[in-house]
Order: sequence, then C-alpha cells, then structure tokens
Amino acid sequence: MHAQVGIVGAGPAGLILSHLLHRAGIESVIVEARSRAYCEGRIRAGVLEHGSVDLLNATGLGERMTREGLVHRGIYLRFGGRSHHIDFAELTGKTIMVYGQHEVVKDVIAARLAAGGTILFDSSDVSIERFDTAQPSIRFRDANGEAQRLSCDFIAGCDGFHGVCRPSVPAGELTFFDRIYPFAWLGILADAPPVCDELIYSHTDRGFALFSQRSPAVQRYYLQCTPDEDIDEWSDTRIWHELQARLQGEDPPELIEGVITQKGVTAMRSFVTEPMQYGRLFLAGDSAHIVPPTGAKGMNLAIADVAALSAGLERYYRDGSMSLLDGYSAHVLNRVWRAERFSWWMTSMLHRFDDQSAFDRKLQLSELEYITSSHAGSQSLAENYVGFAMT
Ligand code: RFL
Ligand code: PHB
Repeated sequence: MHAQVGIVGAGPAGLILSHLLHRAGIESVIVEARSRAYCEGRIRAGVLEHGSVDLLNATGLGERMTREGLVHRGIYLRFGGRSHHIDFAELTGKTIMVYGQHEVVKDVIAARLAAGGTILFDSSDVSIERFDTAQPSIRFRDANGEAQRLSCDFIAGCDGFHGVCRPSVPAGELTFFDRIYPFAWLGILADAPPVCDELIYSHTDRGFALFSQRSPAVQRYYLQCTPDEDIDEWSDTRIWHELQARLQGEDPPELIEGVITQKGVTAMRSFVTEPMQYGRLFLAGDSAHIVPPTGAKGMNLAIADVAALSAGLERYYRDGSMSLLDGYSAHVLNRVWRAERFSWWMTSMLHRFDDQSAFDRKLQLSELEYITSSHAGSQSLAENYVGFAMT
C-alpha cells in the first residue's frame, strides 16, 4: 500500500488531519488500533475553543455541531460558597462550544468515509520505520491479521500519549518536559437536567468539582479524587452526595440527580515533547503533549497542531518547499506552551493539594477573588479559555 501521508491514530488529531489533507487534494491512510465503535464511544473532552469551532465550520464538519452543540458565553468560578461569572462574550467578543469529543470523532469519521477515505480500524502490531529517510513506512497487521506495509512520504504520529510513534524516535533526539499532579478526576455521565446554564468550576475544602454538560438531557460531572482511586468505592449515591457537597454555600445551584451511565478516573499530567518532528515523522496532539483537563485545551491543541501540519504538507505538495514543515514544531510549540501554562495555572488555583498549608489555601482564594473581581484578571482567563487565533 502507498499513501502520500500515513497517519497513525484515528482520534481528533489523525481524523481531522486526514480530512484537511483530503480537502487540499492530498491522500492519506489512517492506521488505527481500535474498532470504529470504540473510537466513536470514547468519552473525553467537551469544550471547543472559538477557533476550533471556526475550523470545523469552515471545512464542512460543523453541521451537526451547530444543531446540537451548546454555545456558552462564559463559565462560573465557584469558591467561598459563591458563584462568580466570567463573561467571555463581553470580555473577548468570543464564545465557546460544548460538544463532546466523541461527537466530533463521529462527524469526521462519517465525512472521511463518505469521501472515500481509508481508515484501517482494528489494526495491530503497528510500528513505524525509515522515517529518517524520504521513504518511511508503517507496518501493521490488518483487521484480518494479515501483515501489511504502508509506504508513504510522511508519517503523522497522531496516536495519543500511549502510542508507538513518539517512543520510536531514537533515544536522545527528543526532550521531554513533564509534571504529574497528586490527584485525578472521577468523571461521570448522567441522564439528568443541567445544574446551570454554563460550566461551574468549583473550589471547595473537599476538593475541586466541575459541572459540565453534553446536552439538555445529559450532564458531564467531575470530582477531584486520588490518582489510585478505586472506582468501585464510588457508589452512585456517594457520587451524588459528593457533587452536592461541592456546590454548597450561598445560592447553591440546584443539582438534580439522575441515572449515572458512565464512570471513569483520569490521571492528571502536563507533558511536552520538543521538537515535535524527527525526520519525516511529525507528532501531533496527545502523542506530543498532554495538559491536565482543567483548562479544556487537549482536543483544541490537537486541532491546532493538525491545522498547521496540513498547511505545511500542502505547501510541500504544491511547490516542493519544506519551509512550513521545517517550522512546524517551533510554530505549534508556542501555542502548546501557552496552553500548558494556562492548564497548569487553572489546575493549581482550583484543586486541593494535600501538602498545602493554610497560607497556600488563602493564596488560592485571593487569586480567585482577584480573577473574578478585576477586569484585567478575568480578561486574561477569558482570552486563554476561548483560545488564540489559529495562524
Ligand atoms: P487520542 O484521542 O488519544 O487519539 C489517539 C488515537 O490513536 C490510537 N492509537 C493507535 N493506533 C494505532 N497504533 C497504535 N499503536 C496506537 N496507539 C494508540 C488510539 O486508539 C486513538 O484512537 O489523541 P488525539 O487525537 O491527539 O486527541 C487528543 C484528545 O483526545 C485529548 O487531548 C482530549 O481528550 C483532552 N481533554 C480535553 N480536551 C479539550 O480540548 N477540551 C476538554 O474539555 C477536554 N476534557 C480531556 C478532557 C481529556 C480527558 N481524559 C479522559 C483524558 C476531559 C478528560 C476527562
Ligand atoms: C468536559 O465537558 O468534559 C470538560 C469541560 C471542561 C473541562 C474539562 C472537561 O475543563
């Protein structure tokens, strides 16, 4: 098999890259380890930045999102028992879209298949080779267990944090920067009405909680928990009790309980790979960087990476110039580090740290008070949250 671009991974990064390349007349093949049902059912992110929404709309992927997604003009920060609104629309002129990542994934898979694109689901033993030459290739077993080799001009490593592409680069060629946080998030999906018209990020003495949404009838909630939390210890009753407790105070929003349909624990880390290129291998999305979910940046970074990567590949196939591709890593890392800083900052400000002193706790509250009462403070949060223009 041959393709101009071989893509490993059918998450948001790999799928949207394949879609953008197709629109530019460049053919790609995606090699994916999991089944289509698994990719379409994986519950993860929920917030799209303004620029991600624009890109999906401009490239013909926005039809269902526009119909079913929830446009939010801000968020609430809740601390000291009170909610404080940050109005993104007023502060930045921009809004965000609440639309599940798996819905984006479903929409892009449908668009790729309708356009005759190739996504090789259920592949196994995936490995990449010769990416330090002009003829790299991807080896794998197809869904029938047959050994295959896909030769290509470039490989896009879009295979997430646990993928094979990043670890295939020879030792010493890449530098990694990381931080592990001493807590995790227990996330649930519930059939219930929303607690509020926008997201609530809640700082409490019992730990952080996030009240997000998926649709008028389905809500997505998270509770700060320990990294080794045993999900079996969390009965539905205990989860609802803890969510209620993390909304208490003045004017507590009314949390209406419902049926919990999904539960999971997510570890929290910050991680960056530099550079995001080695020879003809380009890393994009979670394969190159991870942010803790507090800033809602992961899927948005994946989308911004592949927008830049597809522009570089388009330039190459149009006039043979590697100029944009050679600048890819430096270009996207600027945005990546901004998102890393923002996500680390939101995480540090909102969570309970076990080793935190009473002084540290007072500083968190003072920072929240500053952010919610100062125009400059709330504007800084707002411009980072809605995201920066894709250039
Ligand atoms: P993905 O989505 O992990 O996709 C990688 C794909 O590669 C496949 N794969 C392989 N395929 C072939 N061979 C191999 N050896 C392979 N190894 C892996 C996998 O099966 C998979 O299909 O990475 P991608 O495309 O870079 O997308 C990144 C996003 O998924 C991630 O950043 C976000 O989900 C992070 N995130 C959030 N991001 C946001 O922008 N806004 C949010 O509100 C938000 N909330 C979240 C989040 C992530 C969370 N979790 C569960 C980590 C909330 C949570 C709880
Ligand atoms: C979500 O809806 O899953 C979500 C929203 C905001 C975040 C993280 C996750 O910061």
